[in-house]
Amino acid sequence: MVKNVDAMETRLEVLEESTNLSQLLKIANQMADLKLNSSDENQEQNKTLISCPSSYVRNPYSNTCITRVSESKAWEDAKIFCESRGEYLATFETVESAFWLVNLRTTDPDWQQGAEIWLGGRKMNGTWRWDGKSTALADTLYWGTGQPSVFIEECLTTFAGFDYQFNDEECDNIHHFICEKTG
Ligand SMILES: [Ca+2]
Repeated sequence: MVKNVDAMETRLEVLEESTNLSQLLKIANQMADLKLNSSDENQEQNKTLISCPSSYVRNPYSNTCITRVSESKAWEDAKIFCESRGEYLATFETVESAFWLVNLRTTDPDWQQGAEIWLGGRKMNGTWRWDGKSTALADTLYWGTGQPSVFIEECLTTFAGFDYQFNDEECDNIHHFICEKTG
């Protein structure tokens, strides 16, 4: 498995020189799967890459399934909607995972629908955290230019206006949203 990862990394370095973005992303996602497998190979749990229903996409960085819900709701109502299905508003807890989402939105026409889409991030007591988790947002790299902007904007979106990177948005505004599930 380690040799496979090395070979993939070499291939990725070659592809980075090319302009074939979709091919590059495909290889990067395959690498994420290999790393996920190799890091878990001595563990009994989490060995299997989950398969997602057809209306979902698997995030290879978290091994979870996400789906875009084309109903416009305020952030809190979107959270309730996801939880009513046994899911949760989607989280992207590493920089790699966040950029995977940005790339998905950038390259997949279906995921470009909904200019601004809620994610499961919210500012609580002055700190941005992923909802239901103790994890603070990992990094500032995936914020759109000049974001986060205003103190009254305390819920997180991916916004076409910022090249699908993250935006802080007023929680009462209504947008499509992304639900996530682990199996
Ligand atoms: Ca903002």
